[in-house]
Amino acid sequence: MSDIVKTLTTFSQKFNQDLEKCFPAANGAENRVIEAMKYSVMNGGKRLRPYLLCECASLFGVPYETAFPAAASLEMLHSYSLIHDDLPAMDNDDLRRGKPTCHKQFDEATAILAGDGLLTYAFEYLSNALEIRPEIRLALTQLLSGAAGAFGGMVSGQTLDLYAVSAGNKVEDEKIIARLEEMKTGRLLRYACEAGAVLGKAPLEQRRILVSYSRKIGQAFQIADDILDREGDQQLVGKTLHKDDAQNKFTFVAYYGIEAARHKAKELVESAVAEIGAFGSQAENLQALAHYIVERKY
Ligand code: GRG
Repeated sequence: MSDIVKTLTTFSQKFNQDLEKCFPAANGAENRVIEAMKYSVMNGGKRLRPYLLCECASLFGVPYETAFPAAASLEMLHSYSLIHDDLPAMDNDDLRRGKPTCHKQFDEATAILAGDGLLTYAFEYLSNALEIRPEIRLALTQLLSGAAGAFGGMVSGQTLDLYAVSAGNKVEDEKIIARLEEMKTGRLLRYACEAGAVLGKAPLEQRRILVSYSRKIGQAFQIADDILDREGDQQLVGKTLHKDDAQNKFTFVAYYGIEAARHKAKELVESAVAEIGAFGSQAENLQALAHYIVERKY
């Protein structure tokens, strides 16, 4: 196991224990939706976004305990997006993180409600986090809602993913793919890094470096995801593969082929690693994470 995988595993173990405690027990029939929320959040994600957030915050001396509510709310929101993405009306998938998707385990209505519950609880949890100063909580809420929403955020990206059509020429199509991926995948990864800077009241230049790093690893992450869809081991990836081609998805891999995509991902990682090097030895984990993002098997 590489050092970064060990670090990520240790982080996830602690993070998972803390995350589980965020969900109070409920009584009565409404407990069903809370069970579905917990089922989807606690079912073995890599926890990349919370790790990135806590690691970026630690560059500015912010302890894990202070960063945790921001990291937890981000993972809740990410899990909502996966539940809704898997629904029959969207990607229609039976498998997520190696287990039945939420609507398969429960039912479609419960899965829609579980997604809604996680999205709203993410903001409830963050806004109540007394570990974070009120003005920083507000700044994080503004950033997270923008990253997740319909005005250039994840919801816009998902809409493009479902409805974008080819412009009929390479240059325009490349722009569509870049916008789609930046919004659908990139904005939450960018939020993870930027939230670290906001928590740490980072100077503008350092925040700019983190945003630029996040955009590069975000693109590389998406390319790696598309390559896994083509070439991955379904057992390891934990979701149904070969769907991008079957659904004629607008992806960099579909457009340029796997070798060009691999080359582009490598270039992006090298550039991200060099850029984050501005933080010196403190950035070693973030550099290793950039490599892990494209080398991962799931
Ligand atoms: C429904 C509004 C809405 C948005 C859905 C998340 C998403 C947008 C689509 C999922 C489709 C997809 C494969 C996107 C690629 C990037 C991505 C979000 C992969 C899953 O993230 P990981 O690999 O997952 O970090 P884990 O399970 O490890 O948390």
